Amino acid sequence: MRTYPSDRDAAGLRFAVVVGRFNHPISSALLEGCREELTSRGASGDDVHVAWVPGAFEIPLAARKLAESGRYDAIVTLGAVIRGGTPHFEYVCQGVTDGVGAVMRDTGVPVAFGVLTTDDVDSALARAGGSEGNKGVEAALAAVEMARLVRALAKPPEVES
Ligand code: INI
Repeated sequence: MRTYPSDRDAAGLRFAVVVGRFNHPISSALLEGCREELTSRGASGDDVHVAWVPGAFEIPLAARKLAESGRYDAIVTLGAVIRGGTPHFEYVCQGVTDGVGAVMRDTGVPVAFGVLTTDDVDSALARAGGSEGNKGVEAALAAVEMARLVRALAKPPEVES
């Protein structure tokens, strides 16, 4: 049996990060975790481009434009949608999850999902560098791994497993 390599080296890869400004302290913490993860894995700061959008609902459009540009190996999406006791929460969550998935399917460019959808602010803070880790770090790692895998899938695997 042969297995496609799993590689988490970001050196030489180009990334775009789309961040929702809504709930700014939380999205900033996600962005910082993402930036640290990408650069600690070898990405150049010049190859990590950040686009801020008003809120999570706008993330898919910016992600699509960036993916279609052909300039990036992967896109990372970051944001925080926090339930406010109205159905608006459900619509925003649905819009961003469906939209980001469609961008990845339609363009073939990996799009990592680092948008928090939580019941309250404390749960979001816990996942933005608090007790539950940082979803921005996880999304960055997924972007690196998928960017490498998509490159590797272009030819048959050589590694025996
Ligand atoms: N956008 C978010 O990113 N998080 C939220 O919690 C949120 N809430 O609660 O409403 C939110 N709404 C704004 C939305 O994403 C759009 O920016 C807005 O509707 C304009 O299109």
